[in-house]
Amino acid sequence: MPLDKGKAPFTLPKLPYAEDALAPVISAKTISFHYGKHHKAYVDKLNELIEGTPYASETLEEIIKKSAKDEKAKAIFNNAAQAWNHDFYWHSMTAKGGTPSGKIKKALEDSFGGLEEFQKAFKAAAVGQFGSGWAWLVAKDGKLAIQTTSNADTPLAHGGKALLVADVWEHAYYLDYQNRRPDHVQAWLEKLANWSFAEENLG
Ligand code: MN3
Repeated sequence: MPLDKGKAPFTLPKLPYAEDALAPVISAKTISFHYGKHHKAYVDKLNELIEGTPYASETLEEIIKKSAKDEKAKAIFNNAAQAWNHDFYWHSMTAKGGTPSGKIKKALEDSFGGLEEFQKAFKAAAVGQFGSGWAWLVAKDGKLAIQTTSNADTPLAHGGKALLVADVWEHAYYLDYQNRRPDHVQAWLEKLANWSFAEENLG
């Protein structure tokens, strides 16, 4: 996992590519706001919220799992989960994405019937997620499955194993696609989905 394993204060993890690497599906302008403003704000806010609390000595993943069960830590959960989700999201994309091979290709065939069937189901789930949220590919009981979460929620909080994620908050695509979430998700699947990252996570 490329994600931050350290403890507070957390720093904004480096993007795994240049800001213009995913254009034209995701423009440099979108990445610049999404990474440089939105993602950074979640990290900064998290540091501010946990300062002087027991959460300050935990790793990001521990904070997410514990604050998910703590009614009084909703803001901590939201910012910690968004910090993690975004780092996972950047790695879920690559300029040369879209085509799975090897073990993950086989897993997609076993669980969905093939890449095309998977893409159809993933797109329907991502488009059907009402309001802000995330569309995930997860591993569950030896199979792959599609799952959506609302707002900051993340499979990590519920013992799930994430393989790949698409951000379907409007800030992820609005500058490039406006209200056309289906077109954005289609292009994301065909051009950006980082199947080697998904395979790494499958283990
Ligand atoms: Mn986002």
